Amino acid sequence: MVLTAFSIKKAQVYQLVTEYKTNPIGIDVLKPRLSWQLNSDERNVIQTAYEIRVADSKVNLQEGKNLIWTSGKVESDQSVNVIYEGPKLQSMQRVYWQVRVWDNKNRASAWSTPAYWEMGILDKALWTASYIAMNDITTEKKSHPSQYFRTEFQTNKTIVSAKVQATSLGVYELYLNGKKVGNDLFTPGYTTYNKRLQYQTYDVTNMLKDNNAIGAIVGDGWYRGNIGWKGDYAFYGNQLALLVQLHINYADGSSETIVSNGDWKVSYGPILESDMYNGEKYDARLEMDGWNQNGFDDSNWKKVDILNHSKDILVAPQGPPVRATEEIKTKKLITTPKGELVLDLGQNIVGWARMKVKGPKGHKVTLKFAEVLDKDGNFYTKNLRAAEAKDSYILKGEGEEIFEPHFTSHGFRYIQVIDYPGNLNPDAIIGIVIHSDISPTGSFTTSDPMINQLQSNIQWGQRDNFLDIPTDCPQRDERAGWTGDAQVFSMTAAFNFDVATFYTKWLKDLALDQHDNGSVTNVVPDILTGGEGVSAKGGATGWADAAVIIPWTVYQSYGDKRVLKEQYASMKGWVDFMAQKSGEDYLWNDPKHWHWGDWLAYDADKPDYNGSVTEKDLIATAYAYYSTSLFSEIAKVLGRTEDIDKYAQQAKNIKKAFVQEYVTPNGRLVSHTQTAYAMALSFNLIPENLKEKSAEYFAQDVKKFGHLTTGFLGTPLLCTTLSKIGRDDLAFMLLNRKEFPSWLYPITMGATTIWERWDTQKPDGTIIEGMNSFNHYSYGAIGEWLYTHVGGLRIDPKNPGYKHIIFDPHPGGGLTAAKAEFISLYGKIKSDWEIKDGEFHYEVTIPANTTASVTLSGATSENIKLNSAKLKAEMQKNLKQTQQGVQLELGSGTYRFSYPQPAK
Ligand code: RAM
Repeated sequence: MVLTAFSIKKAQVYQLVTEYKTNPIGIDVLKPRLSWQLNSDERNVIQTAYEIRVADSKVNLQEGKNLIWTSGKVESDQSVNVIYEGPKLQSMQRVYWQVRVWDNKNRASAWSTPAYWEMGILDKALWTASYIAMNDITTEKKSHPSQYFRTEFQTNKTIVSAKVQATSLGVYELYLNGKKVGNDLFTPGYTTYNKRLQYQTYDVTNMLKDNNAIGAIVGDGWYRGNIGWKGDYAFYGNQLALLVQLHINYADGSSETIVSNGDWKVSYGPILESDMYNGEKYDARLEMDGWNQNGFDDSNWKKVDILNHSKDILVAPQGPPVRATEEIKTKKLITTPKGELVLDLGQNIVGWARMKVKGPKGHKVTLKFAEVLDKDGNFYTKNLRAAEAKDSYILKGEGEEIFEPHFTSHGFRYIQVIDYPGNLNPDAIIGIVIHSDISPTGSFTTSDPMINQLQSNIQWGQRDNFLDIPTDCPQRDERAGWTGDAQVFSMTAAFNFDVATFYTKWLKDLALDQHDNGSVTNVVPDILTGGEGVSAKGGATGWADAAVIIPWTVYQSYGDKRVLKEQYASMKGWVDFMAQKSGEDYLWNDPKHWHWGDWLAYDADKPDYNGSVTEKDLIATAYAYYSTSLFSEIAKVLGRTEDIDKYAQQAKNIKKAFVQEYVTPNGRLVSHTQTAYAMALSFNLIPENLKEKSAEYFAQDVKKFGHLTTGFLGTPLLCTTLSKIGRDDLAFMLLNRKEFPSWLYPITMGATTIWERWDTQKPDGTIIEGMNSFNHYSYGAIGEWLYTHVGGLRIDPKNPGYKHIIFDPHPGGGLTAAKAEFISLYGKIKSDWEIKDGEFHYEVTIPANTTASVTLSGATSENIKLNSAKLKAEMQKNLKQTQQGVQLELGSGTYRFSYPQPAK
């Protein structure tokens, strides 16, 4: 028998993930979704069938015995998010699974290597642990010391497995026998704590001994620390607490659960204060050696109190945990004109500094953190507003000491070192980068180093602001989950990193904090409602629409229908709210309703604004149309027939009203701005017969200014819409511009992240006072256009999740090369072009089990070469000559095309 390549290479199915994770434990998704990838060197590989099997042990699985569930052979090309349809799983049950597939040549793969998942606590009655607390209740706005909890226990039987579940009111670090459990930070994470509290599960089988000690430190965190810019404190509660449950399975079949209860003890320790905004005060003289180990004398520790707090709100985490992902060495040691000793990391990061220090007992070293130096080169912290961003360390004086704070983070590039004993060796202090541990999926590079720096700034902006929730900024007294910022950046974010579960988690809080009338809050978790002023109200156009747009982005990027289903009621609530607000004339123009509008648009705050201010009611009506039509689409995806036509009709009515109210019969918009045109054209609000005229007005406006004038809402649409109307030239002009306002201007000023304002810092180095951040990702939304147009790697909205890929690079702007890569759920996609020796070279990689359309602009069927040879007849069959050039339909594989570079 002749073996084909497919059957020789047995390991054809790989990268098995459950709910987007490799072998997750402690999940509470009742019907987990399973995904896998196909690996093949051949072209045109499609899966035609799959078979999944699930068992309670690896051995049973591999022998195909005592299976819990088998899908049987299912004729389907689905390899992403296939729903487990087996029997209901029990709390803490672990199951193993594997899959085999058939391809379009009817060859079966081998069974994949087994993978597993393990359920968390599904039955709330299994929570036998109690919330334990110290008698320390916040009554005034002041940070309290962090709290240390401990207990001891023995085991004297052989252990098969041990899992610990833990959570806290506040943020916790858990220790077992002196070692930190897991490498997650800021657990249990940030949710809308009064409604949803995450608990973590860790496998601690190998950490147990005969005589054990569990220790935990609990700090204020988002729960009880400073939060928001209005001086709020102890927003979710005024008392911290800990909940721990350790479940041990013994070899003799018995099991035991060690729980937090009234026997535990609690004490203060060396962490005198640890606050997200203000930093940490640590006194090493107060360290309690061995406090988290067995045998420690805790006779002067206090007994804990039992706190009555809901366990019904406990949920397993869905998003990725926060972790330290990188260490950054000091690039420069500076003495500023004021005489400050400052370290420059060369990159604006989020995290903290790790310091090595040696000196006398009782000596205090202080570290302060800043994003920039002012125009004179001095340390600048005004833009942090009330956030102190300061860590201090008091030495115990016992040789080399190492300090890292626990429950704080700073947004910084510069570290001011105050009172360091002896000579400061710059290597003694390094930057620790922390963020939600989202895995990188996208990369984008070009022949232009400045554009590459822009991409780097966008990606850093994302890492820095994905700290369990999508924050607007990571440094000042704000760091809030602003819905508008998250919305405009979501598609770019989904290119750069795997954000499926990150957003899924956050969207749950969005829905829970949503008002009864459907209005969506300005920030999620909502730490504003109940306060005063416009920011407390929510329901703002473009912000609240995150409720519809972000689930749609997740669906588009990962083909995830479940998020649409789970968020359906939330989306509907928001869309209905807008309908109710707009009333019978379908215009959302109530002057009393607050909107942020095209926030921070160019010169928008000037009275003689010069044509950059877009009327808020126009934007509100445009967004109402967009979200309502998306919602009707979503109803279609989910087969909610009762809603499809209803909302399509509502959208149609809004469009009619919009055209009547805001579009002249000549295609001119009443707000004659870039944002208005970009929005109306990209949301499809301009009647067919006026599109050309509107497009012309749009182009004229860009030319008139010679630069962008857009704010938060217009910016993400600007270049994509210019490309859509055939004006890549103008989009590249905007991209390449180096003077204010532009994306590259901050780079000329040394920016390593995206700024909040186009002119956060003026050319002379002056920094705008008040609300001003050097690390806001919103304007980084240009990233979507870089991937999709400059790079040419695009989602096909009709075949989401990259099941069918669109390749359509738009070279221009003097670039001679660009490469976009994306690790999809099917595998790596590549779109890589270069202009060399008068030829356009284009390489694409299409993963197995996907297909693609490739547009080769300016090519003809005669002049294209594939791997330096003329196109074979079989390829010619899949080719269409269009006005733009040649369009090819391709199956999986890597293809390298070349053809003479078309004249402009
Ligand atoms: C500020 C922040 C945030 C923005 C709101 C409207 O607090 O800049 O990014 O969304 O305003």
